[in-house]
Amino acid sequence: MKIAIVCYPTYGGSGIIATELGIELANRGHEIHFITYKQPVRLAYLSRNIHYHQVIIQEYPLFHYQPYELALSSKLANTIKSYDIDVLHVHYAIPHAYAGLMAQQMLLEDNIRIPMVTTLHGTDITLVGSHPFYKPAVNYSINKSDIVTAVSRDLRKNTLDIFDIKNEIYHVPNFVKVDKVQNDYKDCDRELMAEPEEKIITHVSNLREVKRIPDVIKVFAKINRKIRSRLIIIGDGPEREKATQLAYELDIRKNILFLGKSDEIDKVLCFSDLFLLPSEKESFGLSALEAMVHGVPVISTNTGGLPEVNKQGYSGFMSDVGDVDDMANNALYLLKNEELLDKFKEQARNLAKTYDLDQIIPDYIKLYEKALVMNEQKLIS
Ligand code: GMT
Repeated sequence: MKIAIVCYPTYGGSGIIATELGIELANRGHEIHFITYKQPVRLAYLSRNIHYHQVIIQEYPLFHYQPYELALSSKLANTIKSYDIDVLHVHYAIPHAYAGLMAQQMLLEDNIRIPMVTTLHGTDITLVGSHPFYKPAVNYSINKSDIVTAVSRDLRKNTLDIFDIKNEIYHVPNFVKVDKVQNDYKDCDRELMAEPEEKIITHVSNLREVKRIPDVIKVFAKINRKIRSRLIIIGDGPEREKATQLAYELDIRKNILFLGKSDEIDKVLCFSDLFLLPSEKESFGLSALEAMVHGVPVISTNTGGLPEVNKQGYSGFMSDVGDVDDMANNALYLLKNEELLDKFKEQARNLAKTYDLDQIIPDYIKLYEKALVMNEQKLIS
């Protein structure tokens, strides 16, 4: 199949999933065309089956806001036509599904009908899409997509609760490349980051308010008061300054390492003892899964789709949003008992295997095939 993939090419989970999906589909012989405004961060190389088309927006002083949707839909229509693309897969409803629909409409003028698969990732529904400014357009784009998928059951339910959805939403969870991670990262350079007797706690996110970064610092402060430990924060975003300030106030700044945006997340997770994810909202929590595949137990909240990823008392523990005491107690319970910690590490690793890409990719392929059949039927009628 020839598949066009649209996503945000940045460090967010939706871009990571879209990129890894494209790479894997290309490995399996499909022809993949990424259409984004920048080369996706995890698309380190271009192979015979992978093409990249950049959406370029010409800055024009007349416009206060440059019309990205217009440029994207034009690029989509041109690329789909030139490369004879079979399926369009857009990740993140805003504005990708909307731009995809416009491209579909334009192509119909040339008697080309292409099916569109829309994958909802979370913030496009729970944080941004449900705002009255966007809701009618998002609702319309979801209903007009040929196939819609959501990355967790919780997100599927949320979408049905918030919007007036007429079509089916398929649950296709996020995934990790288990083999690659578990084979490539065996000898971890732990001494790079900490003393042998120190425990390493890690957090990875875009440091936005929804991730509750002050809670990361507060939980770590409580851990650090009881056992020798170090916190590694990977990612960058608006809450970094607040977090740094709080770390000084709690007198733990010297035990925290802010690594910023990094391509070496796996290297750090490889020697981490615990992963913290105290988010306010999380439709899936890909970073938790990425930790688990390295055998890092997760201390998280029980919000959104997190209970579908982190299993209470098995791969880690969950607490109510904001309950930093409970999160710290759970963390200490694991960190103080070496045998128990090892058991949780093994369990986290095992649970991550159920999200292996080999289990999930066939679901997407089946949906592409279904979309193609539906497209044929629409063409006939
Ligand atoms: O969490 C973010 O800030 C980034 C956002 C994104 O769109 O990349 O993440 C969402 O999609 C991820 C991939 O499907 C999920 O793992 C995250 O849980 C989800 N974030 C939220 O729901 C807050």
